[in-house]
Amino acid sequence: MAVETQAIEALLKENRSFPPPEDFAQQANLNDPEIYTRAAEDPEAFWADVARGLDWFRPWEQVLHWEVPFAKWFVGGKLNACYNCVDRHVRTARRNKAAIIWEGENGESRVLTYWDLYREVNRFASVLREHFGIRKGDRVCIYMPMVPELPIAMLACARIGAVHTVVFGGFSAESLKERINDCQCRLVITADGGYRRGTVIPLKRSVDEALQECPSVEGVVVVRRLGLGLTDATFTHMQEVRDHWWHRVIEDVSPRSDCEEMDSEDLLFILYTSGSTGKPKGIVHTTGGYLTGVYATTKWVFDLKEEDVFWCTADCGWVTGHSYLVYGPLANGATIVMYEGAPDFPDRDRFWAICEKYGVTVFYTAPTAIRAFMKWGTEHVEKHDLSTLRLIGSVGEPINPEAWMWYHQNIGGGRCPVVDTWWQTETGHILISPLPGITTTRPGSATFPLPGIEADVVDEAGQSVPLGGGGYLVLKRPWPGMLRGLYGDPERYREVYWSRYGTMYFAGDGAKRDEDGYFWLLGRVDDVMNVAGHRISTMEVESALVDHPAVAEAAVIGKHHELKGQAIAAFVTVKDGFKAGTELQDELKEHVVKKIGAISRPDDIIFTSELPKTRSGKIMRRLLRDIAEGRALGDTTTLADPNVVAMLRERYEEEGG
Ligand code: 7RM
Repeated sequence: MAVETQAIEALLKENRSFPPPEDFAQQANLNDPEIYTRAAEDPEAFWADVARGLDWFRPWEQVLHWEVPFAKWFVGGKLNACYNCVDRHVRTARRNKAAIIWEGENGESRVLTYWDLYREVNRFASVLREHFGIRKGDRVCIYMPMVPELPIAMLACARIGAVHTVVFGGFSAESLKERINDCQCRLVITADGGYRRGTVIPLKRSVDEALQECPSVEGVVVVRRLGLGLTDATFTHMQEVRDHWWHRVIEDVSPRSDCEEMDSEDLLFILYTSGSTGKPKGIVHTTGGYLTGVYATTKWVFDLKEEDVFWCTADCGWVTGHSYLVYGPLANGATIVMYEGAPDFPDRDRFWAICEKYGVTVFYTAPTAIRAFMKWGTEHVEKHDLSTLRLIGSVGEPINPEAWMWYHQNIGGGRCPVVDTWWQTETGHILISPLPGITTTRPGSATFPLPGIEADVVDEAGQSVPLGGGGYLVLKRPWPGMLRGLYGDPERYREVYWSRYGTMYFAGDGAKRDEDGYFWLLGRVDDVMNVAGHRISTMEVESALVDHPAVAEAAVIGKHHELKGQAIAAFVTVKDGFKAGTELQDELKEHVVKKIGAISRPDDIIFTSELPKTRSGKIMRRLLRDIAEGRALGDTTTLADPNVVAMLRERYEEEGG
């Protein structure tokens, strides 16, 4: 490991850049750099051309209607996302092609051809319509493990025009409840449980707990994943009238269910993500623009071809799962791999065993995973034949050059282009990324905005920063897959993304450009942490902490972490009569898990008698970050009581870090 790292550092010092391999470029879907200028000259005509790759029931009358900050794409056009992902393929030779290759954590495998998918989606769409009376525009919550019924449920919703909101199975009952109530779901689709590292996650129990306070929910569909070997811990209680087993309800409905004709701007889904306040935001995506964006970027960035086997390791509960596990690849008629479990179960070679088993050709994962593989060592990789891989990608957080090089050499065998893709839940699809047949990559840089995308780096005043400098990342022109708003809150939408620069979209990320115009993403500039590629709001964790009876005040920061990118550190003041100690530390960590979910468990809880505040009463997070990361303190002149910091630092060294 030490030797490997040294070799990588030596390579990095050479300032290496990686042009597309010649044979790769020759066969790439895109290999003419002219595409950038063509797109920039007439972006609307460019996107209209792209959208023609989808099947429309009725063509649009106007490509873009833009009234800052509200965009409408392909105005007047009619289509259906499920039709584009499923129906149109069963009319071709793809009918018998594998759509989903699924692998369970215990080693089971299921393959669904496009025809299988068509049948299953039709039946489940009938369940939604006939059994539950779900109609176009109704919201449906999906809270499931990574089993094929999850994309089937998403596509069935899309088929009938219901708006799905997928909630990651790692979220707590409380988080689930909050999301269901925010968008008033009529139905919840779940499973008795899921497997993770060999243990059972009892999802249905969380649903039962959540539904005690969700008056809008009329029914629950439950996939039987755990089977019948039930113990007390896994027993699934089915509430009469409300709850129904998936395998039962699909039996007595019609085998066919027509696609609803959707307007281009009809809602496709809502996906909740963390912002800088305590309350998650419901990001709204519509049909025509979103599907155009994911369809095109899947084809370009992953160079997807008919014979590819594409594995995106994200969970469907995140936007990456929506766009690059479900809608993007399936709209292209591709074969996808879907894996249920953990990368280290039963062993640390599980991902590479899967790549070998199914002959994966294109692989897409997160830097946090790559850093874990790096730490585990190459012996797990070397056990397997990865020669089918031809392209590898990264998403979710900035990838450090060391991890990029390791990925390139050890997973990509030095021959596969690496695509570092920048985008957000809000952007719907990839916006900044190499085009593997065109772009010369640099380790750690997401390179350039895709054709048709205009990004810039600006200062506080919104002035473009010259090449070589850093600032805030903005988007200067609407793009097809952009969010259409925050569910039920147009004011907050304006405020969060548009209040700073008026006509430019504020992404919340810092970025710099080098002398050649390459974009280097620097992480969030707001109160959002990125823990193992997951977006977590500091305020949300703070709210969870102060909800505990022992806590008076809490300040949360993301501190640098070698594997996770950031880890959560919480500074807490305790109410009189409670004892600050390891017992309370553990209790508070558990409390956060219960309130939000395991992804938000703080690494450190540091007790203090006071928090460092400015004279106007604002908590100085920068100082806390310095303390948690053991750095020399920056400017403390605005601090109300400098003694607090000295005391905190001592505390931290004793208990925290
Ligand atoms: C796709 C996704 C979005 C935030 C975003 C960034 C960070 C994502 C990259 C990245 C540097 C990347 N959606 N981010 N990709 N930072 N390089 N390639 O992750 O909504 O969950 O998060 O993630 O900070 O704003 S997300």
